[in-house]
Amino acid sequence: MSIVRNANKSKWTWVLTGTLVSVCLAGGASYRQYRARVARASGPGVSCENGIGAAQTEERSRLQGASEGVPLGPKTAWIPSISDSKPPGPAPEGMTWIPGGQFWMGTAEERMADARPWHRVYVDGYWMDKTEVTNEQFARFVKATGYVTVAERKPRAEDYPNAPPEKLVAGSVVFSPPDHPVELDNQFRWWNYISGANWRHPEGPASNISNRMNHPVVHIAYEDALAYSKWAGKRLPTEAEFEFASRGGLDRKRYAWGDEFMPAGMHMANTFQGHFPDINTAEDGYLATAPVGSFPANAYGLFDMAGNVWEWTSDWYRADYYATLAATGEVAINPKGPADSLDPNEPTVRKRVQRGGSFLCTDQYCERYIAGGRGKGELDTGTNHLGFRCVRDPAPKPEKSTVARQARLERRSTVDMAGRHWNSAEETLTINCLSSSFEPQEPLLN
Ligand SMILES: [Ca+2]
Ligand SMILES: [Ca+2]
Repeated sequence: MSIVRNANKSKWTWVLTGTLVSVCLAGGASYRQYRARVARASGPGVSCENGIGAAQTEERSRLQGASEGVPLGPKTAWIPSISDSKPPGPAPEGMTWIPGGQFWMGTAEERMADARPWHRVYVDGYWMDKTEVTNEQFARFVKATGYVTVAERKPRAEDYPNAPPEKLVAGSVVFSPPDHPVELDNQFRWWNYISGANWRHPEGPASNISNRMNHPVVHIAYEDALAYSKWAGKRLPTEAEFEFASRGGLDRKRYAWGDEFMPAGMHMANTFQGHFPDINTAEDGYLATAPVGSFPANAYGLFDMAGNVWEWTSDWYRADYYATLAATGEVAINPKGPADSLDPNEPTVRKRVQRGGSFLCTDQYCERYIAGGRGKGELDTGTNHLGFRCVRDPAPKPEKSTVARQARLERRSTVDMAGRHWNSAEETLTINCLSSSFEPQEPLLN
């Protein structure tokens, strides 16, 4: 009996092993095909373009192959660090303190040439909105000011001299997925300019936001975001501030939360699942925007820094900006972007940087929800996956500390009874205060 039993056991072991090997081989082949398709679809010239006039004028770059993971940047003794700056007071409503510090900015993704190379950046501390600006918040601004967004205004013929008059209607760009698979080489296969689409009507005149007041406001052009931020006593983040905050204190991780896209099988951001752009399975729970804060916050308490909607930053977009910074060999201190814009795909169109990706980003297309990914967009163009959030500088340090220092210096000069020393001390202190963004030093008092 035992021989028969062992023989049966052996047979089933072989059957089981054979089945497993077959499944693995089939899975491996399928995965290779999938990665090849991703590589074909993910060229830098076809991704994350939010401009109305973003005709694809450049041949898609050839790819060496999809990158597997993000290797660390250059080996160096330079250590990223978070400043120990404490919140300079109670947090403004809805904001959290980002302490600032020095960090590696960028990515090693071969497909994202404009986000390379890794380079060293320092930013001062600042307050940042925990969430994207919501419809409710934007409605409050509009009610208080009567502001009319760009998408709600009739375009002027002089601004669009080549447009036929019948096309000069107020509206915005809306994701309009085809009902069948399409090549991913032309975004106009899934974007349409819809008359009457704006922040109040995200998908067009028949839609509204009555059940979406806690969703991010969308169809926001750059000047709309600026107008809101000024009204709120805030400003838009620089690109460096956005990335520092997004990384949540982590060093060169692929995502805002670490290196794994779905740790423990959990969706960490509102992105796109299924087959882009025709089948959205919404496995993360959301076909389009999600209420802000629906996914876990990063280590700084910030929500949706990846995914949900793209967010404006104040930097001009240049594809070569990171290379320019890296070539200096210096740490970029509070960089505010290049002096002007240059997108090689559309050299005549000025664009600002957008960050974070959206509910339409997927590893089949775009994938700019990774922590270093960059987007770009024309200033007058909102879409139904583009919003923003604000930052605020800390209030200037109280004058009393400067007064106290000056008083100490004066006391010292009195003790020394030397007018020459008194003048020298005062002058040194003044220079230190003006020339450094750090806490002024007091060399003469030590
Ligand atoms: Ca989703
Ligand atoms: Ca976002």
